[in-house]
Amino acid sequence: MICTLLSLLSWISPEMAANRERSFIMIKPDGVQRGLVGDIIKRFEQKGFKLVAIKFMNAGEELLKKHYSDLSSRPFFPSLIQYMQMGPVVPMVWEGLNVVKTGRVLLGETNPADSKPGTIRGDFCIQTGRNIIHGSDSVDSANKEIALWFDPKELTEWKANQQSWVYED
Ligand code: IDP
Ligand code: MG
Repeated sequence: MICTLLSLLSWISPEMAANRERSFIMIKPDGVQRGLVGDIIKRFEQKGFKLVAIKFMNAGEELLKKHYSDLSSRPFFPSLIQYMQMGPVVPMVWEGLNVVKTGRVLLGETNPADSKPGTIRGDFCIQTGRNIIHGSDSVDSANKEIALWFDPKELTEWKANQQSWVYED
């Protein structure tokens, strides 16, 4: 058993491990209601990132308060929790090299007015309080958010056939 594990570990190069970074991305209720689910997923797919998990659900108050616990003292916190319960959300896990940092670039700035055209928030929304998408801001918060929203068995292991066309190694 240990030998198998060791040989498996030596087979996974550091580059391959880096390519397996994961981010928690969630389409917010306004993104769903405005029919932007396909467009948003397309941005991540066409970049070359790999979808590992996705679901469609109404998020409860308790889960949302945990998810946004860092912001609990901010004046907009109650309206944020309310907004996130206005309709279903699409929580997802995306995988790839630097997906946390690059995912934030794909999203744009928190305030859509500061987001460049070509980014999701720059192209599809206007106000901070209706900015259609969430993306983890660090690898550490990504891991926490993935564990909060997904059961480990909901994360699907698969090899994307395009892998050697997206990465050199
Ligand atoms: P982020 O989503 O870009 O990481 P955060 O600062 O983590 O931005 O804030 C989380 C979410 O809280 C934002 O995406 C937005 O929906 C909401 N929010 C942040 N600042 C404001 C504000 O000043 N007014 C209303 N909502 C806000
Ligand atoms: Mg944030």
